[in-house]
Amino acid sequence: MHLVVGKQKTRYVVEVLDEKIVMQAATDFIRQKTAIYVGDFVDVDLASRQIIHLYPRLNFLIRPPVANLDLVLVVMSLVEPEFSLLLVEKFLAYAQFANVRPVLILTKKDKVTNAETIQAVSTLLDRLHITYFIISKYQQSDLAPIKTLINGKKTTLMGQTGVGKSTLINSLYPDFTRQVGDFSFHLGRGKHTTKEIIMLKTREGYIVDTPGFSSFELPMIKSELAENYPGFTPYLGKCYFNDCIHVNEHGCAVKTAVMAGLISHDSYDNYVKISQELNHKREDY
Ligand SMILES: Nc1nc2c(ncn2[C@@H]2O[C@H](COP(=O)(O)OP(=O)(O)O)[C@@H](O)[C@H]2O)c(=O)[nH]1
Ligand SMILES: [Mg+2]
Ligand SMILES: [Zn+2]
Repeated sequence: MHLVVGKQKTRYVVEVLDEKIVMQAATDFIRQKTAIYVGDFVDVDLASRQIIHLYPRLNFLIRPPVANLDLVLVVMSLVEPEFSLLLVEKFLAYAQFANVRPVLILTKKDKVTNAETIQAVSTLLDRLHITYFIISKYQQSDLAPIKTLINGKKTTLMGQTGVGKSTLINSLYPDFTRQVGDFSFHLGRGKHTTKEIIMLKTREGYIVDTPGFSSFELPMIKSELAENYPGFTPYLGKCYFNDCIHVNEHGCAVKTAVMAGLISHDSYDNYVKISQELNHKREDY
């Protein structure tokens, strides 16, 4: 059993003992349109350099496409690009839905001139009941708790382009720059471009740098959003209707929590907006 640590178009990089070997998927996979992700465990045929078996997954994310994760670091900048609670909540809902624990990292603290901005953001995030860190690439001490958190875990980063995902990985593991080079050499290319997904080995775990994206359509239906929205967990199962999606139903515990200020209006408005974009049933999409 070997780990897939890289993917670029139809080529995979598989870790075999301490070597990284570029391989193709066996024709069966291509015929059956079975996707192989970074993070997958596979069996290989070394002679033909083919992946011949895929093991069942613990979990996986479609965006970014990575399997068997212990943790996803949702990365969002406070400025440039502008902080978006809606995007944060989308990512968090998706991670929870996919059974991967999310932790939020807010970057570019040094670029925020107004201390009240950080206070306002913190007030919103506190009501989501998640772990979050506010960091700057210039402050090494901000990184220590993140390093402790991800130690021994398989972690991926998720977030828009330009929020500081690669910068974070480079600050956490300065000696990775060379590894990125090695990887690209194996693929016969000059340098790491944003199209590749690369899983880097840390002391006891792995971390995946992924290309960012500008928009993100949730692969979920309304009821799944209702069950996985950040900050809603304490109120689930307490609505009058057990299939409540917390929009127009009466006796809704989520709406009561909004009235009581336990869920922010911003957060709830985002929820309604995202819910409107989703279908009721799986077959619809
Ligand atoms: N001022 C400041 N700039 C940052 C910080 N983190 C990242 N950046 C900058 O933001 C830009 C995008 O970073 P990058 O890591 O490439 O983002 P990615 O697309 O998410 O991988 C680069 O110019 C970084 O130097 C930070 O904490 N503070
Ligand atoms: Mg990057
Ligand atoms: Zn409800």
